[in-house]
Formats: sequence, structure tokens, C-alpha cells
Amino acid sequence: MRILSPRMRHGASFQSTSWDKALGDASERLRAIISESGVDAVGTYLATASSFDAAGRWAAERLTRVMGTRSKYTPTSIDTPCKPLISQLMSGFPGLVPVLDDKLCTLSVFVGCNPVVSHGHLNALPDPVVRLRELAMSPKELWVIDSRVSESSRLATKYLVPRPGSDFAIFAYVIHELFSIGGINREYVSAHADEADLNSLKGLLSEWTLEHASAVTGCEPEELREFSAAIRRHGKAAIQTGTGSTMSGAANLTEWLIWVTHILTGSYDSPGGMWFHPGFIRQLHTRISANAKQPQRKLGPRSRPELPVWGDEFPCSAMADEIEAGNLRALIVFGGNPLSAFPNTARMRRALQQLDALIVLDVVETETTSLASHLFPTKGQLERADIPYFVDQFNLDNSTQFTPAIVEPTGEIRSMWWVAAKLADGLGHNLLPAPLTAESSDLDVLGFIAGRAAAPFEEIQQSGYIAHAPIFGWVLNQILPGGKWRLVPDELVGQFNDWRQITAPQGLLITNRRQPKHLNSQHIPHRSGSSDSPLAIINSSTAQNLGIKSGDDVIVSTENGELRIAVTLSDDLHADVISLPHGWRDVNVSMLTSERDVDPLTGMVIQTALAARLRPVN
Ligand SMILES: Nc1nc2c(c(=O)[nH]1)N[C@H]1C(S)=C(S)[C@@H](COP(=O)(O)OP(=O)(O)OC[C@H]3O[C@@H](n4cnc5c(=O)[nH]c(N)nc54)[C@H](O)[C@@H]3O)O[C@H]1N2
Ligand SMILES: Nc1nc2c(c(=O)[nH]1)N[C@H]1C(S)=C(S)[C@@H](COP(=O)(O)OP(=O)(O)OC[C@H]3O[C@@H](n4cnc5c(=O)[nH]c(N)nc54)[C@H](O)[C@@H]3O)O[C@H]1N2
Ligand SMILES: [Mo]
Repeated sequence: MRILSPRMRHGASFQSTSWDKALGDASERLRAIISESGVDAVGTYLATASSFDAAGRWAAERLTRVMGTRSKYTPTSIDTPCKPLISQLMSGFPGLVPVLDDKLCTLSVFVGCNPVVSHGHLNALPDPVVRLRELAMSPKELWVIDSRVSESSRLATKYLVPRPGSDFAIFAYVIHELFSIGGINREYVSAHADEADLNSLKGLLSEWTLEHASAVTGCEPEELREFSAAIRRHGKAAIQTGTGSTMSGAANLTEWLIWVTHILTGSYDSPGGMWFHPGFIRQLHTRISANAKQPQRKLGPRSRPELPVWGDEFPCSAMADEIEAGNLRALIVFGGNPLSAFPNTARMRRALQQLDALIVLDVVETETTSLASHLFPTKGQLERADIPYFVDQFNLDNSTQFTPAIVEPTGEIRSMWWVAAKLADGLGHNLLPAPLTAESSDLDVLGFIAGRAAAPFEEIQQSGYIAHAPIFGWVLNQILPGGKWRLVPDELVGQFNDWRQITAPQGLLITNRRQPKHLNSQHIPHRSGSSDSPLAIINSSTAQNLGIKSGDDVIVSTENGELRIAVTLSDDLHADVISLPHGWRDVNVSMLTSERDVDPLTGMVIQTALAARLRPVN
């Protein structure tokens, strides 16, 4: 149900009220909490829908900063913290986003990423079926590495179906072969890597022979040999990971070894391989310079000091503990649904209920809005003009777009940026830089944000889409300390030596999966019989052994909880896989994940390659 006016809770009642009253009451509560417990007691969660509302996200970031709270949370710590971590450890800067050079690259690889359904992870593929077909058109090759033969695998030149969580082993073997058989780009490597690093890497990977990688991944030796040969044959590669890789216990290792593969083959910041997106609006290449300091992890939130913090946000896995410990007393949610997205749903629900204020900015009622103390209706996608801002670096080309508002906002709906500015006002801060004021229009705010873009805002607005050529060279020449990648960060060597502990045990494993017609918990189809329904996919032979038939309900359980879900059978996945969709309210996969089962380097909740049991109902 759409939310059309601000609402405020008084005891059991949750009534519509005026903006003045709701904002006034929210600010008063926040002020009291800050004066009693300090500003870290007020947290912000800048979630998926804020990523697609440029002005809203920009203002939510500024609100977090002007308040000065350390309690900032975003889904980056749930779906992909390995990417900023590896970027930071290897380049000194966390924000590098490699993008495939789709014009010149002849070998592209997707690992745990299913663009046909998701449109990709950090490289958005518009019209993904056409894009993948282009990438697979001979002499180009497209490889997909997925523990299920996915919709994207079917479009690939070749696909591999490894055991979940074992992807790192494929690249350990590929690098082992680059050292032993050849394929290293000597010119690139001598300019951009240290000899000592190369030697230690070679030593570290010496045991990763074909047989070893085959035993760990379950892939046939011949398939792995062919993959490695393809990389050597093409010389360069563009390898993309998605959440099937980034949500597993081996996420950091896989990401690291893929970066190493790109570096050894001279594919990074290099035509025919990958370029780094500086953002059409952000223009990072004009602003960032080399940082020679070794990145240091900071102490985690007070209730979970063991959880590492590398950037400016706390891991979402800490939120329930922070609330229960009284460290986090108010939360402002910008377009998110923690009851769907965060682990251990039952505990998360109790924690959110314990907050002194839960201020939610959303467009419709959700399980999270039903717990809100203050509910602020904000403009949906069609009601606001927009440009890519948070997702500026995630386009496949060096482009930007402008979309005008299509319909008038209904009811008393306001812009997300305006609500953030009003909340800041109520706390005695001004988050809007001159000449912006609370009376400015959405276009004024977008124009301000696009102030340093590669083209004037008026031109972006008029043309709707502007693309420039990819930019090469800025990372190698400007960002890397001394022009060299840090190939072997200690933290990753530590995890690599422990690979047996961090990879999944033998037996059945849950894997994650997106579905075509809903985005996380948004737009969940209500029609029964919709092709998009909450179905687990399991291997036919596994099902047969357990006496399970297609359409049966089963119980999937982990150390943390259980889930009842209907199954469909398939031979197209690794025998150990139970593929579960994310985003459903009643069939909520987050009941199976835990805020304790996290990657020790990032605090990310493990959400794929997770040990599970399966039994028929009855
Ligand atoms: N239609 C739709 N599009 C979306 C979303 C949505 O919910 N629906 N969500 C958006 C969001 S927030 C994100 S982060 C992106 C995610 O985008 P993607 O990362 O592309 O997400 P998925 O489509 O789930 O693809 C993940 C694939 O990884 C495979 N997999 C699981 N575990 C493993 C493993 O251990 N190893 C390997 N090799 N493969 C594995 C799964 O079988 C699955 O095919 O999609 C975005 N786009
Ligand atoms: N177990 C498990 N957990 C997961 C995942 C998984 O695969 N398995 N996936 C993870 C991933 S990849 C992600 S990104 C997170 C997602 O985590 P969240 O971002 O917290 O979840 P969403 O379901 O995307 O919630 C978005 C909310 O924004 C609202 N919304 C939609 N449009 C607008 C708008 O224009 N304005 C405003 N203000 N609100 C709007 C929607 O109604 C919805 O309530 O979940 C993660 N959690
Ligand atoms: Mo995500």
C-alpha cells in the first residue's frame, strides 16, 4: 500500500499527521537521544532505494556527516564489502570500479553473477541478453562461472559449475599456470608490480595445481585447463564478480585473485581489458591522488569490537547488537528494508522494536515501516527527476543520464532530500550548501550535484544521455603509490593460508539467487501462479535421495533457523546446491543467516555457500 502522508506512532495508534508535527516530533526525539547518549546513538541506513535517488542519497550522506555520527550503515556491507576492501588494500584507494572494455575486450568472464536476471552487479548491463550475446560472438568468448547453470550461463561460450564458495581455487590455479606455463605480461608487470611480491605470490600458489583446484571446485580438470588456456590465448581478460562470489566466505580471496589475474595479464587500466570508471559526475580522476599509507582497519562498533571497519560505515551485522547494547537508540532508514535484508530476522525485529525512534522514508508499507515511530512518504522514481549519482561509476560506459519526473507526486509526498534537510534543521545543522535552501526545486539540487560533471547539467538535461569514451591510465599513473599495485596484502595472505576454515564444509549448501520480477523485497508479485514465486531449486538426484518431488514443501535449515519453501527440481546445478531466492516476506531467507557467521575481514554476513540441511515436510 502506498504511503501518502506522514505518520506518527502514539502507543498502539499510528496516525497520519502533518509534516510539521511529524518532523518536529522526530527532531525533538533525536535531540534528546543525542544529548543523553551522544550522536553515535543516532544511526542512518542508506539503502537500495536511496542508491537510485540522486538528491536523496546525496542529502542522506550529508545528514550523516553533519550530525557526525559513526553509526552509518549501507547494504555495501551486506552485498559486496570485498570490492572496496580489495581496491583499498591493492591500490590504497577504496573506490576503484573496474569496467569491462566491451569494445576491445575479447574474453569476458562473469563469476557468481547472472546479468540476464540482475542486469549485473557493479557493471550495469542494459539489455543484458543482447550484451551477453555480443560478448560471446566469435572470436570473442564469454565464460560464466556459476554453481547453477544460470540464464547467463546459457548464453556463454563456455560455463563452469563449481562447488559454491570454491571460486577462489579456479583463480589460484589460473595464476599458478601463468607463473608455470606463461602468459604474464612482463612489460606491464615490471612497471606496475614489485619483484618481491611476484616471488611471494608464486610461492603462495605453488600447491594450486590442476588436480588440487579440480578437487576443491568439483570442476573437471579438462574444463579448468580450457579456462586457463583461454586466458593465455586471449592475453587479456575482463572478469566480473557478482553476489554469488561476493557474499561467500571466500569473497575476499576470490576478488583478490581475480585482481591479481588482471594485473599479471596487464588487463587493468588497459584497452582490451578493463578501465576504471571515475564517474561521469564524480570525476574521481581529477580529484584523487596516490595514497602511499598502508590501509589500516579501525575498531568496530562498541558492542562488536571484533568487527573490522575500513571505511566510514559500520557493518550491518553489528546493528542488532548495537541496538540491544543501547549504543544505537534511533535509526533513520532511507529506502531500505532491514527486516528483509539483515540476518536473523526474529532478533532484528526485536531490536528494531526496542529503538526509541525508527524513522523510515519509503514509498509503500513494508514489514519495516510497520515498526516505524515516524514514517515519511517520499517521491517514487516516476515522481522525481533524476540522474545516476550513487551508481555513477557502475555504468558500462562513461556516461550519464537525466530522466524528468513523469507524474505529479500524489498526496503529501515530498522529496527525500527535503526530508533529510528538514531533519538536519531540527538538529541545528544546515546540510544544504548555498545557494540551495529547503525551498529549492529537485532540479536545483540535481544541478548542484552535477556541478563538477564531465558535461554541463543543462546539456545532460537536454540530451537525456551523454556518453564519453572510457578513460584509461589514471589509476596506473595517478592513484597507485609509485605506479605499483600492492599484489600481496598481508590480510589476504592470512585468509589464504586459512582457506580450509573459510570455505564451506562438505555437504549441502545454500546459494543466493535474484528473480526477474522483483528487486530485493520490492515489487514482490502478488498474483498466485506468477513465474516469480519463492521456489528453492535443488538437484534432482539430491531430491530423489531424500524422497522429495517437484512442488513439495521442504524445510531448509541452518545453525541459525529454518525456512519452509516449495521446491523445483533441476539437473542444472551443482549437486550440493539449494538455490534460494531473496526478498520474500514470508519465505524470508534471512531467517537462515546469522550476524555471527561473518567474514572476519569485513564483518559481511555469509549469504551464499552456507552449510544447510534439507528435509521433506512430514
Ligand atoms: N531482477 C532483479 N535484478 C536485481 C536485483 C533483484 O533482486 N532482482 N537485485 C539487485 C542487487 S541489490 C544486486 S546486489 C545485484 C546482484 O546481481 P548478481 O550478483 O548478478 O545476482 P544474482 O542474479 O543473484 O546472481 C548471482 C549468481 O551467483 C550464483 N552463485 C551463488 N553462489 C555461488 C558461488 O558460490 N559461486 C558461484 N560461482 N556462483 C554462485 C547464483 O546461482 C546466481 O546465478 O542485482 C541487482 N539486480
Ligand atoms: N539472506 C540474504 N540477505 C540479503 C541478500 C540475499 O541475497 N540473501 N541480498 C542483499 C542485497 S544484495 C541487498 S542490496 C540488500 C537490500 O537491502 P535493502 O536495501 O534494505 O532492501 P530492499 O528490499 O531493496 O528495500 C528497499 C526499500 O526501499 C523502498 N523504496 C522503493 N523505491 C523507493 C523510493 O523511490 N524512495 C524510497 N524512499 N523508498 C523506496 C522499498 O519499498 C523497500 O522498502 O539485502 C541483502 N540481504
Ligand atoms: Mo545488492
